Amino acid sequence: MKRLRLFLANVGRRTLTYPFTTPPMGILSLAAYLRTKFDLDITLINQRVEDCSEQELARQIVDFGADVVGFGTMTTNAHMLGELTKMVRRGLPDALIVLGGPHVSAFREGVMSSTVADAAVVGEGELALEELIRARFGDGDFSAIPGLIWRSHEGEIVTNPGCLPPIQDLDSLPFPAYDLIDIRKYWRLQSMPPIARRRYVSVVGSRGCPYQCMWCHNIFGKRFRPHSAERLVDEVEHYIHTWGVKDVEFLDDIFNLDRKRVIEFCELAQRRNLKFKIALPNAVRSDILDEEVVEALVDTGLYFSAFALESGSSRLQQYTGKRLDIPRFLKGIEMAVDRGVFSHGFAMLGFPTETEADLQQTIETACDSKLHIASFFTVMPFPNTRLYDEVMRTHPERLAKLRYDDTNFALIRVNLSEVSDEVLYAYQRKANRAFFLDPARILRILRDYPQPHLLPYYLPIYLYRATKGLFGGDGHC
Ligand code: B12
Ligand code: SF4
Repeated sequence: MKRLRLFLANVGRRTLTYPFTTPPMGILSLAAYLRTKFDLDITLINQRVEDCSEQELARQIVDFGADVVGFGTMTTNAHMLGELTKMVRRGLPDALIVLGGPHVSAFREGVMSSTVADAAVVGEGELALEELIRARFGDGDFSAIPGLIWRSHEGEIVTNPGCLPPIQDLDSLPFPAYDLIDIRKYWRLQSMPPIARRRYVSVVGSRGCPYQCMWCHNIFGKRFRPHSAERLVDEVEHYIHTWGVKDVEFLDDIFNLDRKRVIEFCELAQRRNLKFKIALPNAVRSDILDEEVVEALVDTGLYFSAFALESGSSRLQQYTGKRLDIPRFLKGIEMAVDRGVFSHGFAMLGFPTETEADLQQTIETACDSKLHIASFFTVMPFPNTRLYDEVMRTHPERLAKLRYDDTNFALIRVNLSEVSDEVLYAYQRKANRAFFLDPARILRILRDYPQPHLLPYYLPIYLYRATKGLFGGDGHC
């Protein structure tokens, strides 16, 4: 096969209300894998970082003369794909244009109609994109690639039966292609934790999660597939030596499912005398934490962790399938906070069937916790989740007006619960006030925040949340 020109882009702009930016792990992984299989010239762009327009992105793709163009995106940014694919098609009529990422996993065939893409990949992308490139530059037959969504010559959208098997041994994947981006640009931007200017990389240490939360994506399946502890330490060591990285942010869905692996990872990193900090902005299930795991992580460098409560109502824990053990959740946080880990809680308000009593329990649980900060979101349903199907069954009218464009969870206004909009948003304001206007919590923040010199920047943000509603608010959090 001839040398191919591959252009991969993570589509989506940074916005004022949502500046967060992380390395695009999906396309970094695809690039790393594909270059072990084909002779490739690769350009990889994260639109969030470049903050360029779709016109500019399309121009770069056309100027590059791509043979294959892959767009990865979340649903919140998917509205950009229509124009973008059309502009690329005009400049490169013969290029293979492929869509992937969380949006495709949520909307499936629906992603094709508003774009002129040739194909879309649901779920894990490495094997599917490899097969697709082989087919396109081989016999041209897409019909044998399991699970692929594609456009036939007649313009018909076809979904092949079956699905490709998940990658069994994640360690067989190469390290993500960090050499294709300038990681230093990310150090100047706001990542997931409210801690700025870190020399960090993101690492995805596992794929898949066996829990059954009704709102959750299922991009990587329900089987937990971890990288080995040794591979993770090798990867971290590589980043430390190559880019002088001092901080590693794990983006797994559930980093601590296998406690033995976590402890092995920590022991190995310490034995190799690697000096780095650990942030877990997404990755922890706190009701399965124990003293030994917390101790090992803190000794290795853990200083920031997110803890997802979602709901303080035991009834909703069962209903939603999250099934968090709330007393153990509180204990897990206490273990971390007592060892100085700056802790960020996540809660979701407004589940289907949720009542004022449930909302109140969430507020009380968050307030009872030793969390330093918390975000109280309202529930947002994405297609191809049990949550979405449930609302479609019971209250389809609530989904009719739902728009995802550039939404962030802090600004959405969709109410799936049993209470009125006024009551729901009043509880959201109340949650922020009750949580943040607690002298003990304020003292804990002042004591433990890892970058005290930045408190003047972050404190007003939290204070604003806390006072919202006191002086009249617009219902947004
Ligand atoms: C890091 C992260 C972010 C980062 C940005 C990530 C990015 N790509 O730029 C930040 C912090 C900015 C972010 C923001 C949000 N996020 Co987010 N985020 C994540 C998280 C935790 C990890 C993503 C990741 O790196 N995964 C690991 C990589 C390896 O997987 P991947 O990107 O999915 O890539 C694989 C496949 O999807 C596929 N693939 C990916 N790209 C492509 C491209 C092609 C061409 C092909 C063929 C395949 C392909 O192959 C890859 C490798 O197998 C995921 C949860 C998760 N486990 O994925 C949520 C997740 C992606 N986020 C989600 C959501 C909802 C949001 C927010 C709306 C939430 C909010 N707080 O308001 C905002 C969006 C705001 C906005 N307006 O832009 C949802 C997306 C649902 C959806 N249908 O889009 C997810 C899935 C979590 C969930 N709740 O279900 N997020
Ligand atoms: S624990 Fe997290 S990753 Fe697992 S199903 Fe629930 S929300 Fe999804």
